[in-house]
Amino acid sequence: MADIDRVRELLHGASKVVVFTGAGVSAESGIPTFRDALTGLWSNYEAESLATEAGFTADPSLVWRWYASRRAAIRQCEPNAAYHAITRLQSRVDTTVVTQNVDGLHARAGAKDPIELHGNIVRARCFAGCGWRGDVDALEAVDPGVPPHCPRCDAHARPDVVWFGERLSEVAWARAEAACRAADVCLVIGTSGLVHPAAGLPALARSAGASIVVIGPEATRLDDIAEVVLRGRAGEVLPLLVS
Ligand code: BV8
Ligand code: ZN
Repeated sequence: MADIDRVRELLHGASKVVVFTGAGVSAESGIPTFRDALTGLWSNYEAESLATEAGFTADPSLVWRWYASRRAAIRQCEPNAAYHAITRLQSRVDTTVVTQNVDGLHARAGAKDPIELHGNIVRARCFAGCGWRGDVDALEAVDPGVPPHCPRCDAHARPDVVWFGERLSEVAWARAEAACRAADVCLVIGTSGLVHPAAGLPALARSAGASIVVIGPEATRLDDIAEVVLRGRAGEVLPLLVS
């Protein structure tokens, strides 16, 4: 049986599915994957230095401008066929979407209640931790290059994403972990499997009995736990799985 038919059969027999996505699902929407995101203007910065509290403290304006440029690029993009197929899957079988992406495209494709493990780039929160959180648009400073201030305590506002060295939201993690423990099938789409603890979720699903399917154009760290690997782009493969 062809691999694609094997995966269709797995999905047909599943009562609970987890779809675990990474930056590769947004590639065909024109959003560079995380490792490519540092192209052009940002090519001489390491993501791991800009996407950190130390990076923001050292130069709030540089980091804020990096996020502002990513938000502007994302605003020009639309969810691609992979996102629409994932949303369709949710209407066929009990499917939890767990994403590492901060671009908000699952929600824009109508996905129900996507778990955004690394936050969302269109939201901001108080850098001093007073608890304020809101849309960046509601905050946008007069000069988009200068990080706006928290409307509650006047400290810097920061992007509401999880930076390297920061812990993930316990609520989001608990929801994602529970979904992986209950899953019959876990589709792992568009992720290199490099970033932890998120990349540990498919192995958790497998240890609880789920069949793991990895979908992407290149080898990933998660291929070795996959029952099936579908080599291809998400925008081509997903519509074949969820016609
Ligand atoms: C934490 C938000 C501690 C910000 C992001 C050494 C070993 C192991 C771990 C570590 C280590 N050193 C440090 C760590 C920990 C670190 C980590 O994992 N680092 C990695 C780089 C080694 N993790 C952390 O710091 C985490 N926090 O550990 O805190 C702690 C613990 C307890 C208490 C206190 C503190 C926080 C990690 C979260 C970082 N934030 N994003 C922002 O976006 O600005 S992660 C960032 O990378 C994005 O969210 C992105 O989604 C994510 C993961 O990358 P991928 O999604 O996989 O994207 P990538 O480009 O890698 O791959 C794309 C894939 O798509 C490729 O496979 C490609 O082939 C494929 N593809 C391409 N085109 C297509 C496609 N697939 C399908 N279709 C296509 N068309
Ligand atoms: Zn504040």
